[in-house]
Formats: sequence, structure tokens, C-alpha cells
Amino acid sequence: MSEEKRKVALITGVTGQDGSYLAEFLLDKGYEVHGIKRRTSLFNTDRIDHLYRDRHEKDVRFFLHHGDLTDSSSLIRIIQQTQPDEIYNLAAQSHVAVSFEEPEYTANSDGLGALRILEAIRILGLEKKTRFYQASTSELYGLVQEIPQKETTPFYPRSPYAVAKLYAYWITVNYREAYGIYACNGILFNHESPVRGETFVTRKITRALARIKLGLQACLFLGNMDAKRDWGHAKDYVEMQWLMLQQAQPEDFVIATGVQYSVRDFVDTAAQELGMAIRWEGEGVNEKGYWKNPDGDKLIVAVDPRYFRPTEVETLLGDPSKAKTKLGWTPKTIFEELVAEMVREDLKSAERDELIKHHGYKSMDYHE
Ligand code: NDP
Ligand code: GDR
Repeated sequence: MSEEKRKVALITGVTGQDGSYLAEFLLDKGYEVHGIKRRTSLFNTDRIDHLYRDRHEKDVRFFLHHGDLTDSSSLIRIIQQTQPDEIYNLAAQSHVAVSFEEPEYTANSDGLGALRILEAIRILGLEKKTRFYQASTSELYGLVQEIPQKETTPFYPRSPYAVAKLYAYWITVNYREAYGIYACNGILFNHESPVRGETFVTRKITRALARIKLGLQACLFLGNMDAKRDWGHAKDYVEMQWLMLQQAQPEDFVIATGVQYSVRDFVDTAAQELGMAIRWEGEGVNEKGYWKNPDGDKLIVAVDPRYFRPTEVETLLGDPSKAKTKLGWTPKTIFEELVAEMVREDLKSAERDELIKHHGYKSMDYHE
């Protein structure tokens, strides 16, 4: 891409899982990429360190700005400075269980945050220039009204997170209709990767089983093992986020694999990948748990009701037909490959921890 034609993208949530994959994807496409990161007392740029270069070097195309979705002034300033062709609003308090503990903050960042960006586009007169992507979610379907879920399926949010995201969904639609802004919702079903946050169930499982295998952790405590999700790979999904902004008309799209597994299936697949043939004892979830090591009575996966949610989303299964037809979507990574990749990476980091432990450092046993 030549210097004159270089497109400029602004990513909120650039330090997160999707933000890091999207930044890499857009840089590969020749974009100038600006990311918004919030101020933290320690560095939290692990996921994007490989992309970052000192501003003083030549041909730098990746820049970070301090800002926050709860602070309009920072958003307006950054958008004014960067004049982006595309804004990807990925920032959010994205943990469903945490949203029950911090509902007001979640509403502020996840709901009003989208409004603040759309208003900034208007205030700065960028309605015709800047395209806007909103990270919407399958959590909007909550208590599902139709199986599988598609773009026309009615919403029934089941958490403060989902309710906040419902506001963001509709304000995106409203600003598209009211002001002609090119604004889209990507209704993405769960997507994971080796850089998934450690407290989401998939990463919690792969990380814990790898550590249990190496004797660094005793037991993995989980909540609802019967919950079913449609899990894809984050790397595949960020390409769709970009494609949604390259169409002639702005539209909303479901992105999913169309295949569903339970949390228990995820544990089984990860255990198999690690050669840990876990024997499953008893039917149904009980508070004591029932997953044991085959060669003994050592409990290695147990249920802790602390991880149950006040209202749960039991089952999600997406119908990505529209994205298939209009965006040419076919998920590249299947479930088993996703689990295998996550397990492989977590085993490597557990091996590093084990090495440190054997040189005199005792690491902690995380359960979150
Ligand atoms: P992550 O939790 O990995 O990343 C969230 C990002 O948002 C982080 O960079 C975080 O910063 C940032 N952030 C949080 N609060 C604020 C704030 N107030 N101001 C500025 N930045 C903030 O999420 P994912 O990458 O997994 O998801 C990306 C988006 O997609 C989220 O909006 C999520 O809700 C949505 N989504 C995710 C799905 C998934 O399965 N992954 C599915 C559907 C939707 P910090 O690093 O400082 O915490
Ligand atoms: P989810 O993802 O709530 O779908 O939101 P998460 O991995 O947190 O939970 C998936 C399902 O697993 C059950 N579960 C547990 N979950 C966690 N985190 N920890 C546990 O110990 C545990 N045990 C069982 C949950 O109850 C749930 O049913 C994710 C986020 O990325 C959102 O931001 C995004 O919008 C949706 O996916 C689509």
C-alpha cells in the first residue's frame, strides 16, 4: 500500500485477545494502526509487544495512545488526532461473571463506551469518512429463543454484560440509521486462542490441566460443566471484523462455527491432548466434583459453586449462513485444532514454570 493511500485504523482494546490479533492482521495489510490502551500501574502489553516499535525508528506504523472508554475527552482527542478510516471498538469489561460484581462499570464501558465513540465521530464531522465496528456478542441471545441463533433471532440478555452490550448493539444500529454512519455489529460467538484471558473457561482449563500434568497445581475448580458454546479461533474471527467494514453497505453479521460443545467436552478434549485419560465418575454436576485421575483417587477436576452465575446462558449455537454467503466465511480452525494449540502453548509455559520451581522458586496455585 503506498504512503498516500495507506488506511488508518483505530483499535480500542488493543491490549486484549482480539485487539492483538486484529492489529497484527491490519499491519500485515499495510494499515497504519493506532491502539488505545488504558493506563495501568504495570505494563500489560504482553500480547502486542511483538508489534511495538519505538516511535523514533523509521516507517513505524503502530502507535499506542492512552485513553479510556469511560472518558469522552480522551476518545475525542485520539480520534481527532488520528482521523481514522476505520474504528474497531473491541474494548470492554468482557467477563460475564465479573459483570455481576461490577454492573455499573460494565454498563459505562461496554454500553456508553460505544455511544461515546459514535458521538465523537459526529462531533468531529467524520460521519462520511470513518467506518465503525462494534464488538457485539452471542451473549445477546442469552435465554435462547431459537436454535441455531442468527441475525434475526430475538435477544434475551442474561447478565449486566449482555444488557450493556445490548445498548451498544442498538446505538450502533441507531447511529447508522439516523446519521448515515457506516456502522456494523459483528455478533461474534465465543472465540479463543493461546492468548485468551486466563479466567475464561477454555484457557482456565488448558492452563490448569497443563500445570496439573507437571505437578504444579493440584486441582481445577470449575462451575457449570454442562454449559454449551460454539467455540472458534480468534485469529479467524478478526478477519471477519475487517471484512464487515469493507462491504458496500453496512450490515450486522453473526460469526460462528455452527458446531457446539459443552465445557465438559472441552475438558475431555484438552485432557486427551495431554495424554491424561481422566475417568469420569458419576452422572450430573454435584458440589463435590467427580473427575479423577485413572490411577488413583486424586480429584483433579471438581465443581465449585462459586463459579455458577446468578443467571446462566446454558446453550449457544450460531448460524453463520449470512456471513458465509456475503463475506465468504468459512472457519479455518476446527475445535480439536483450537484445543490442541491452546494446550500446546500452555504446556510450554508450564514447563518454563516447572524449571523455575526446580531452581528454588515456588509458584502459586491459581484457581480463578
Ligand atoms: P479482552 O478482555 O481480551 O480484551 C478487552 C480489552 O478491552 C483489553 O484491551 C482491555 O484493556 C480493554 N478495556 C477494558 N475496559 C476498558 C476501558 N474502560 N477503556 C479502554 N479499554 C478497556 O476481550 P476479547 O479480546 O476477548 O474481546 C474483544 C471484544 O469482543 C470485547 O468487547 C468482548 O466483549 C467482545 N466479544 C468477545 C468474544 C470472545 O469470545 N472473545 C465474543 C463476542 C464478543 P486491559 O488490557 O487494560 O484490560
Ligand atoms: P462466556 O465465556 O461467559 O461465554 O463469555 P466463559 O469462558 O467465561 O464461560 C463459558 C461458559 O463456561 C462456564 N463455566 C465457567 N466459566 C468461567 N469463566 N470459569 C469457570 O470456572 C467456569 N466453569 C464453567 C460459564 O458458566 C459459561 O457458561 C465469553 C466472553 O468472551 C464474552 O466477552 C463474550 O461476549 C462471550 O464469550 C461470547
